[in-house]
Amino acid sequence: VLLSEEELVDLLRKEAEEDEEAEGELEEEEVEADKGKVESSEAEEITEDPCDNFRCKRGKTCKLDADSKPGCVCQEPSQCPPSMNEFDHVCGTDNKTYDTSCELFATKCNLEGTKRGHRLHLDYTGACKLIPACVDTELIQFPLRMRDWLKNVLLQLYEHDSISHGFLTPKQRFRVKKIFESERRLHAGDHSVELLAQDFEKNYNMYIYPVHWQFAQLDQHPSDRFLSHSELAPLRVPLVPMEHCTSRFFQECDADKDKQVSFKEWTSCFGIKNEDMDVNLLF
Ligand SMILES: [Ca+2]
Ligand SMILES: [Ca+2]
Repeated sequence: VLLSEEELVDLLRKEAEEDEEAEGELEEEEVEADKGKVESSEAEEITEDPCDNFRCKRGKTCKLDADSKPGCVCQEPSQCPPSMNEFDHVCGTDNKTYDTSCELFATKCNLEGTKRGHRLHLDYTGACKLIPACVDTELIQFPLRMRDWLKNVLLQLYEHDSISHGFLTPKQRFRVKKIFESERRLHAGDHSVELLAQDFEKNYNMYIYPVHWQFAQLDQHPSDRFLSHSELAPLRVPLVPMEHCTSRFFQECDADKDKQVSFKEWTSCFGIKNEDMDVNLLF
């Protein structure tokens, strides 16, 4: 099960353009949103529910305490809105299909403090299915292909940014411009692994920034130069059901097995030499 180059780049680009709410298993976020502006005089009679503008992280729901103050409590999985169609199903890391991601996160919340709860994450979208084992030869090809996608995603963002600004920061634009304008660059397409490997050797410098960029995109909750399981989720979740080496790749990327992919582990997974790791490229 492999995606075409074009499909993958599209998927990764959408991921980059979206707000990081993809999994929402992020840090505790209980913010009171702007109180909706009240219209006209009759609105005064409507008692506003303090929960209406109160956001809870996924798996939790707003509840008023004894003093009528809103707070977040675990949601009952059975209270989740039912799935609309099969695309709402998700597969958990416990290899169980959940009707919706709401149900998975509510289950996780109710298991808080237990080992099972700690281990439960959203593995991928769709019902659980048999994912073929990723064999060593395929595993070796994965970073080659992924590096190429990352570069192409950035080039696409660059082109979009040239039409309407806002896709890249000026600093990012400047870095991608150099790749974009290079006559030597390999143009997007379904290339053989041999060609990808060759290009990596020949145009190694063009791959340094894309690898840094993707790390920085993911390392935001918090930005501590480590990627947790949930920080990797926006990339992993849509990729796993289509690219069967995804899970093994990220597992093995975590060389010291501390459940986090450090900046150093990430760059070396993608073949970037230690001396080319540059924290300045993360901003
Ligand atoms: Ca982090
Ligand atoms: Ca690690």
